[in-house]
Amino acid sequence: MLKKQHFFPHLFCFVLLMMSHFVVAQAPLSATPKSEPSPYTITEVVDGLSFPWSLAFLPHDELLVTERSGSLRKITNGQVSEPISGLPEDIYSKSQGGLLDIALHPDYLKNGWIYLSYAAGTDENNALKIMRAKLVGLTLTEQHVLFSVTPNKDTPVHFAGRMTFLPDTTLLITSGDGFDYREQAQRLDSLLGKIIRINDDGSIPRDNPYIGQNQLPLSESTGSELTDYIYSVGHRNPQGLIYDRERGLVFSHEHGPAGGDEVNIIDAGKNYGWPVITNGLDYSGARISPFTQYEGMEQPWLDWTPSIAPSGLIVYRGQMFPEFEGDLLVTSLKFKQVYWLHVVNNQVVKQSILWDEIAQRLRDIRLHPDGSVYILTDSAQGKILRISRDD
Ligand SMILES: [Ca+2]
Repeated sequence: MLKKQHFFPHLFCFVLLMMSHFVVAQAPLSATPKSEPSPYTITEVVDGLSFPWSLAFLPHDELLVTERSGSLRKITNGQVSEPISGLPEDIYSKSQGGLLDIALHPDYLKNGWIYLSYAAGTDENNALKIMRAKLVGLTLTEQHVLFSVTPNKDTPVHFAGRMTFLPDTTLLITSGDGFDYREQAQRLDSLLGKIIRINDDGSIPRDNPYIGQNQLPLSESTGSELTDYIYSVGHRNPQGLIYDRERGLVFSHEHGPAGGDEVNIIDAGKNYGWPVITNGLDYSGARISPFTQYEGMEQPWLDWTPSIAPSGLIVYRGQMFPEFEGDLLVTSLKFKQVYWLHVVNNQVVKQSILWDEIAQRLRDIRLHPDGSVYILTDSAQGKILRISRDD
């Protein structure tokens, strides 16, 4: 168990504190003081997970956790199960690929549907796929692959793969640009670099924004027009996606290249600009585009330059930490921190760092129904941490 440090009585800690200020000064938050949340405790729920990517809260305080290396496990009273059987055999676990996100159907208690996103295929031929199944004991049943990104690609990166349900039980899915295919983020005949919307059975919602605008080949899997799946265009590698029921808004964040990480409010039919507009540079330092704005393309709601490598995202709605209510919490891989985005009138007015004593690459953040916050560390010995308020 990690306990919050209230004092730094030793010179060693003082030096560490100065070093941490130095690191923070490299991030775009130097002008904002660190805000203190309520007194809290960080509890290790489990460790020893292989690159955990996401989790879902089951009834009776059980958890399901995905491991990017290709396993799904159930956690009961701190005990980690054997891998759940019945996952697809074509999961592609390499680099950023593998078993990714998990989401429960909004009516899970009635229908039992579990949704999983994963990279599938081979080095030469891979794609993000979405499946659903039901869990009986430690076995998945009634598995169906609902959706596959078209076209396939030959890079092991930029799959995206986050999912969130809307109130109408349609499912939004982020699809990355595949890194080598960034121009396709602007094309309506490719599902790379998009946010996708499907019905809970994989069919196409008839009110998707690009229906009827096809210029396009037919999807091999369904015979439907690819454009019909598209909800928004111009994305790079969106690793955060959440629907905020109170505001009725979808928030998403995505990795820029060197700089240009963004948070966007996602609306149907909008173009978020990648790679035509960006505040980032290519990793080589070269300019990706001469433009940071362009007619018909959305400006980021929030830009992080330099990059923070955002991973998970929640909008806090809970009883335990009232100071977070309605604010966004974002985990960072690069800075090993949680960013607290203070939102007033739908604008970020301040950013603070939370719980930086965790000091590990963070993969995901999830809000428990009791208002506590769960965080996954990104490691071959990955942990699930629970942050709860001290009373
Ligand atoms: Ca953008």
